[in-house]
Amino acid sequence: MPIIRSNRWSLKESEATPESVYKARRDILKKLGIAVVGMPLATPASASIFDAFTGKKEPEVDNRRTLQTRSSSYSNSSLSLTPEDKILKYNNFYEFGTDKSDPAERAKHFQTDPWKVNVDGLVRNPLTLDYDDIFKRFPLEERIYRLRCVEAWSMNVPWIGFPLAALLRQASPNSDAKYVAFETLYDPKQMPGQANRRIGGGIDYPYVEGLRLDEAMHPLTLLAVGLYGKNLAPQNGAPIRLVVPWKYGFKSIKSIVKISLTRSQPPTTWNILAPNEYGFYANVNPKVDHPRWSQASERFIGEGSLFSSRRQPTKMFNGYASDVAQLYKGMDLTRNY
Ligand SMILES: Nc1nc2c(c(=O)[nH]1)N[C@H]1C(S)=C(S)[C@@H](COP(=O)(O)O)O[C@H]1N2
Ligand SMILES: [Mo]
Repeated sequence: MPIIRSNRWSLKESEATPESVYKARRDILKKLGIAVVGMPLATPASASIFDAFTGKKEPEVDNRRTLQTRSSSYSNSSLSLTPEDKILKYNNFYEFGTDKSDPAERAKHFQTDPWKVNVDGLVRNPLTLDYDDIFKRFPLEERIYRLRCVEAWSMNVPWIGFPLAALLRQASPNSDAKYVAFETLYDPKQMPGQANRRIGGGIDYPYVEGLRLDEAMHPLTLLAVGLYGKNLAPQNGAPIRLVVPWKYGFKSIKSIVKISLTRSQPPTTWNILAPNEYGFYANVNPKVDHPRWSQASERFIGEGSLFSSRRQPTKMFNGYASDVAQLYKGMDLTRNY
């Protein structure tokens, strides 16, 4: 197999690379028999002629930088990607407001460097990651995953990150640890939704989430630090967020500052807010409807206008059943929603 130097792919494209080019490049590489997921994906910074083509007036500053990744066997390269532009502009991040366009607008100047993530609780080796550790301590992989929001829309996202299990192994959970609790940054000065309940959708912040330890250790469970070849934009949960692809999107907590190993099941934000609508498990399940809408199908956000997006059937565990169904053997998934 030819060794391809990363800089072959991170050079020269002085303009941002649209999804079509990104995908065409992957296809060509695949046809050449080159491991596509191993390619550092060049999508250099800056507003571009692409924006000019789409008729946008004010070019946006893009400070995202290219990240290098190694190959991953957990990526699904047959999925058709949601365009980068939509992943960056259609968000849920209530700390910045409840409209889908609020996070991209209001998180523009969100400070993610310096940053600290504390890993503590029932561990033999508590540790702290700083901004550089987040990107350098673990080898980064590209993972193309489905993302299914509980609101019945979905995207396919090329994340970059490392398995949460790799971090937890370094912290070395002790035998009493049964759950992992996560916490988003609390900083009302930077996050208008934390300073104002109306903007923040009535949530008590900080946003908190949790997983059972075996879910957290599952190889599909990712700490994402980037997408589309570059580090995360603030609206997607920079500098580091969780991605649990078989669960509804709200489990995938953004802008994490604390990861704690606990004995008992930790409280989780949406479950606190509406326990009859959002459970602790929140596994994607087309057979268990939300009390106010069906979960049998979803609006896939792909190319074209948001309104023309097509509906597709929702898959059990969001398509990851063969990987994760055994975690829930013997459990009543209707009760444990
Ligand atoms: N801290 C925090 N994390 C969060 C949310 C949030 O409001 N605050 N929204 C969740 C929901 S409902 C979804 S669908 C995903 C959306 O991630 P994306 O905007 O990167 O697509 O983030 C999740 N993580
Ligand atoms: Mo969501």
